[in-house]
Amino acid sequence: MADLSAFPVTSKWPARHPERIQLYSLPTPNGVKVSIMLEECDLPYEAHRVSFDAADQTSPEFRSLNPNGKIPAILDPNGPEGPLPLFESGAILVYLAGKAGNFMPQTVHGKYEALQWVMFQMGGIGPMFGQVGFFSKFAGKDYDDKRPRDRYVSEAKRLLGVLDGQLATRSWILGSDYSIADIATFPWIRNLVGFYGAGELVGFDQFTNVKRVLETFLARPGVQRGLTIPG
Ligand SMILES: N[C@@H](CCC(=O)N[C@@H](CS)C(=O)NCC(=O)O)C(=O)O
Repeated sequence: MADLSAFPVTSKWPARHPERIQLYSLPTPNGVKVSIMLEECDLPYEAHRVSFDAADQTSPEFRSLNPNGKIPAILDPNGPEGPLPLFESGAILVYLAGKAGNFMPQTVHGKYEALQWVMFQMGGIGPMFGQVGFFSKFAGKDYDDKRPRDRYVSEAKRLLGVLDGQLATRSWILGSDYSIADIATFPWIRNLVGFYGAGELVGFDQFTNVKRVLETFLARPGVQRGLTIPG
C-alpha cells in the first residue's frame, strides 16, 4: 500500500485509495482536461473536490502541492521515481500521456507537434478566452471602457481562426488521431460558447471546422464522464 502521509495535501483530502492517482480539481475548463484524460486512458484515480467557495485552493495543504494555488493538480503514488506531485494542466496531460502510452504520437516529430498545440492552448487560448469571460460575463462587463474587452475578443477570434484553419483538412488537431492537444483545447472552446456565453461576441458560427470537431469531442463517452468530475 502506497504511503502518501509525507504529502500534507492528503491530510485535508484523505486518500481512500492511496495506490491510485490522486486528483485535486473542479470541473472548470482547466480541471476537466485532466479528468477527461484520466477517463479516456482508463487510469485508476481518486478525485477530490477543491471548493473555490471555501477557498480550498489557497489552503496551506493545497499550496503544498501547488504553490500557485490553482487547480488541477495530481499526486501519483506510482511515479517513475516514487510519488510524483504535479500541477499545471499541460504538464499533467504530457505526463499522463507518457504513463498511459496514449493520445501522444510515437514519432519525435509527432510528439513536438502535439506539444506545440498544447502550448498554443496553454499560452493563447486559455488565458485569452479567460479574459473574454472576465470582460463579458464577470466583473469586467460593467467597465465603461470597452477597449480591454474588444482587445481580448479580437485575439480570441484570431486564435479561433488559426485553429479553424488547422482543422479544415483534419479530423483532430494533429490529423486523424485524437490527442492531448484536443483534450487541452476543446474544454476551453466549450466554455467560451457555453458557460461564458460569448459565442455571438466572437462570431463562433463562422468557425465551422472548430464547431464540427467540438461536437465530435463532446460526443465521446470519456469526455462526457470527465466533464462532471469531481461531482
Ligand atoms: N495554467 C494553469 C491555470 C489553472 C487555473 O487557472 N485554474 C483555475 C480554474 S480553471 C483556478 O484554479 N482558479 C482559482 C483561483 O484562481 O483562485 C493550468 O492550466 O493548470
